[in-house]
Amino acid sequence: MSVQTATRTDQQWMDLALELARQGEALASPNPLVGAVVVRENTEVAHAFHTYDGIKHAEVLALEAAGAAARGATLYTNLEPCSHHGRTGPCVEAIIEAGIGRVVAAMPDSNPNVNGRGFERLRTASIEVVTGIREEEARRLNEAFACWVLTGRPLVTLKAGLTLDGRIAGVSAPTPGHRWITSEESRAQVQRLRHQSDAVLTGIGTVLADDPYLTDRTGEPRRRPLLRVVLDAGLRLPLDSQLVRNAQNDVLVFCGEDIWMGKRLRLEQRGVETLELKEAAGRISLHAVLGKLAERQITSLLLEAGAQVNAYAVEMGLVDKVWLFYAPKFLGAEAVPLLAGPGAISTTIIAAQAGAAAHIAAILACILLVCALTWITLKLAGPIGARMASRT
Ligand code: AOF
Ligand code: ZN
Repeated sequence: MSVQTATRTDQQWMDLALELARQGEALASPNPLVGAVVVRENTEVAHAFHTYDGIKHAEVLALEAAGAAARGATLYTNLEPCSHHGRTGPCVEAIIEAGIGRVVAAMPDSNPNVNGRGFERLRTASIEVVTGIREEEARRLNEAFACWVLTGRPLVTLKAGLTLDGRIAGVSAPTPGHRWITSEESRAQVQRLRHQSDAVLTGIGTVLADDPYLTDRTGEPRRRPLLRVVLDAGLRLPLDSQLVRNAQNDVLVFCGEDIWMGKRLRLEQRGVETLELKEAAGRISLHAVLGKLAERQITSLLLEAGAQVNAYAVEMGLVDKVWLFYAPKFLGAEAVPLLAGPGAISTTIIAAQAGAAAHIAAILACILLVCALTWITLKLAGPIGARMASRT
């Protein structure tokens, strides 16, 4: 990907670094996505991106590829070069040694072991440091890493396919061939979301109703299989469910204490891991689940659950992002809503909990977005046969 164009701005070079970083998708976690470009006289000399199994950081790989041409060059990277000793030595020392004259970085590293120290070290070595270029894009790219490293839990994204009357499933079980609410395009986008996630989580109600696979079917490489997680206090997971039949040490079930050992053993024999957690009011603590997942270096979690688990996660303030896929259909008031059960809360309460104008603005923005998407979908999609999914 050698770039020989006449003049590129810092922003354009940073776009290239971001594009490179994205190539590490599903390959860099639990490390951040990082791309680096070495540029001399506005011409690319070398580039690289980080993958966890490749161990070396993006800057070091790019500097190695640049060799002597790095002297006096500018290094573009979407993340502050590290200053600490982890699995590798500090990138800042490699940058200084290579004779880089200028470093352009989009954002500081959220890792408390680095956070600002990398920039400081470079400036001490008289290297010009420019930050904040394409910062918003860079922060969005590594939001899961930042959440994980700063809060000790994965970034949680709630995903749901809805009808225009806000229903995620019909009253009765779906008829064959009418399983889906949303379009093929929306489902392809969900596959992308799964590919970008370290784990996907659902409740036993959804498993019993839909018998989902919850796999990443993009066909793109990933260094660890997508971890499929089920909340199942009573360990009701059927041995003939798709999750169990296709388990390859990538299914983790959180159950309550005092579960019959025989069932646990049978699941374990089929490559399904079971982990008991204390229950409160018949529910497994989502906080505890997220903590356990974070310990396993799960930085991002896609919540693909039913109304009860959705409501519980929202009520606990554990949902960071929401993807709602609206289909031009209606299911009626009797059908299953997005949030329901003991944990169901109204939008008003969410706004009150947030207690900040920014959150209210975000909700209003969501409503506007939904209206816009609905309008676009209705305009583009035309009549589409209703396909229903049944979830509890
Ligand atoms: C960079 N460039 O390409 C990456 C960075 O154990 P290690 O040595 O791999 O260090 C991991 C930490 O380094 C990670 O938590 C983050 O702070 C930073 N990642 N830094 O300069 C890179 N991947
Ligand atoms: Zn580094």
